Amino acid sequence: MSKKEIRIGLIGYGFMGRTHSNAYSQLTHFFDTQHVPVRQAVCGRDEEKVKAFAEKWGYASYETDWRELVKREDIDAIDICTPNDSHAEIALECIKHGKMILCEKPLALNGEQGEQMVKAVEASGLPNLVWYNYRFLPAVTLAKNIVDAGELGRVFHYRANFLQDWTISQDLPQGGAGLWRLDAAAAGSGVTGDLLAHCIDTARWINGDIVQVSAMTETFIKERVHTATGEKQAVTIDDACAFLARFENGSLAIFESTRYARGHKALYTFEINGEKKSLAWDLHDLNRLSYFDHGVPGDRRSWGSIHCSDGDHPYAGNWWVPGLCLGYEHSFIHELYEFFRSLDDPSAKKAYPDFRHALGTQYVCDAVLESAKTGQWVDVKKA
Ligand code: SOE
Repeated sequence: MSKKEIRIGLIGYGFMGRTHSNAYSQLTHFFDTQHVPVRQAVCGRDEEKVKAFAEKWGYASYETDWRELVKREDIDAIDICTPNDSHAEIALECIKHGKMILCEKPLALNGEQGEQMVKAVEASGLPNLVWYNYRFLPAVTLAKNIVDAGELGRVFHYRANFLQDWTISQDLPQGGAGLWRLDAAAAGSGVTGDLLAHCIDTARWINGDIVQVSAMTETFIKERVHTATGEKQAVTIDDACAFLARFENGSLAIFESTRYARGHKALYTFEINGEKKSLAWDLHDLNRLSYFDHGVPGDRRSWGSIHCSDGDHPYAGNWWVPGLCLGYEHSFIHELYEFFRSLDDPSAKKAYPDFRHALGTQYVCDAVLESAKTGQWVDVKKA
């Protein structure tokens, strides 16, 4: 049977543009789907740079105006890799032009924007995805499968951290390439939308909805030069955030994220404690899932670690031979595989986060920020 090509138009070519482009170029080497991506065009405002990116990553053409790209008839799907403040505008335009959408996380600046996106995309029936990539690492998917099989019994606790240290210097400006993450106007929030959103996505996927939160945030450096003006401006993002949460299933959670944990570059960890078993995972050792089974005889009980690289681990059989490692980049390839698999069989249960799921995560972020402001517990809206 001949393959159905899905012609991709990528908007934005920074760090995420590279991770997604790598996924488009690798997918068909390792996974077999009837729909396949074609790198049709990339879009960026700087012509020289976008042309060079197109050549390097094998895009057939380029554009310097995203509105032109979205109109093109030779494009089937748009991948939005721009700063958060443009996700909603671009997505709504894509929907008008009948394009499928793969949108970088978080979905939007806030729940209100996210609602508009969900409403429009669901009315259009267009396939849509949000790039919450960490779920698709074999060890994280295995954790989900173990919990879904009921092996943990009743779940009591979930805890997650996402720790970095790259914004400690007072001299770091806000705004502009890479540093838009420090500018609330472009990013919506600081670590809550950027890092905790990943933790929340994984937690909701594995352990169900979060219903209530109580949070605190801090902005350690109050003023930074803005790249656009050269002037010092107030910093309004959250540099650090910690929150308590209750899940719908009655379990309790604690989440922490900061860009001020000296020595930590991207320490994403989670642990889940059930009546019968506990699981733990650490991005710095991403192929392993730590595992404690209370069901074995008392004198054999201990924390063990499963190296999720064997043929029967999620996604691992499509790669090398047992025992060899996968990395960060594979998470994007696996997410893309789930998207293409669902184009092959739209009736199958979706195994990737779509706009509606990402809206649920956005609602948790909104509730966290509101709670930090008011000092009160806040109920989370249901998506
Ligand atoms: C921030 O440093 C960042 O690049 C996030 O924007 C990504 O979503 C996260 O995966 C790694 O850290």
